[in-house]
Amino acid sequence: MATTPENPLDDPAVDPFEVAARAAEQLVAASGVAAHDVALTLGSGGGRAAESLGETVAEVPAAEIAGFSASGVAGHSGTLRSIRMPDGRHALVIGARTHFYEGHGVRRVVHSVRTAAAAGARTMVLTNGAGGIKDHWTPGTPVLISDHINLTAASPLEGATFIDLTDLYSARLRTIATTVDPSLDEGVYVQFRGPHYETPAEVQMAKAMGGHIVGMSTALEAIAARQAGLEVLGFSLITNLAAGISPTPLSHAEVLAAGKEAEAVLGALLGRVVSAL
Ligand code: 8IG
Repeated sequence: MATTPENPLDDPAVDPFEVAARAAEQLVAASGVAAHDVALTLGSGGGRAAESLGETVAEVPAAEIAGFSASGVAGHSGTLRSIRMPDGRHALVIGARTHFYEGHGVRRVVHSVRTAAAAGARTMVLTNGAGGIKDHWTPGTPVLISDHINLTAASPLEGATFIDLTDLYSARLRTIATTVDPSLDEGVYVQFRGPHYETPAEVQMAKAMGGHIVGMSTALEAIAARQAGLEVLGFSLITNLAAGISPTPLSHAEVLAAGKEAEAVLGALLGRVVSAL
């Protein structure tokens, strides 16, 4: 059996916030940036956002930072980048998302968010590639996440930790985003466990529940962000219509291709929105 490198987050006796604090110290050492202001986790289609934000001060392979693991999904880049924005603020761009379906536990899924908070960030921008339930959303449409439905049956909170999730996806930040781009639509994101895509019946269930976007990330990260006191802004890049909404079956290759094609558009949008935050 192949051995996996040790990750301190896999030891239940280890405090995940201490690992995040250590990761943040390593980021300071690698980048020379004492504190970051805003952090972004980029999913499919978000790959080119970093270059529109400003000048890259440092780029570190995620695997060199405590608690991170090399990305398991083709098309996800696996680095942490420190970016100096034109106004002097610093953005931490996390291109190394661990998905819940990888089976390494929720601590690893939310570690990047906790690291961002420990690195000083006050705002967390979460982006993902996702399936759309509203049939007028063509592939390549970026939409704001207004709320979520967490269907993973998991939580990043451990023990009797009760956290209010009203306004989790900050109305204040969504207003700023729609000021930058008035054409932005919004919807409720439904996080499924994956890694299979939904059946058409499951998409209809998500729709009946009030969902508009289906995906496999973000909700657990957003909860951890709120726990850490971060204000959250969420974007989904609709790369495909959800199963059964579109007449054609889904393929991961097509989803990645749609994400690639829309990268420049989403990157430019994120650059403008983050500058306005
Ligand atoms: I990209 O249609 C992308 N990610 N669950 N369903 C789910 N995740 C996705 C989809 C989708 N498209």
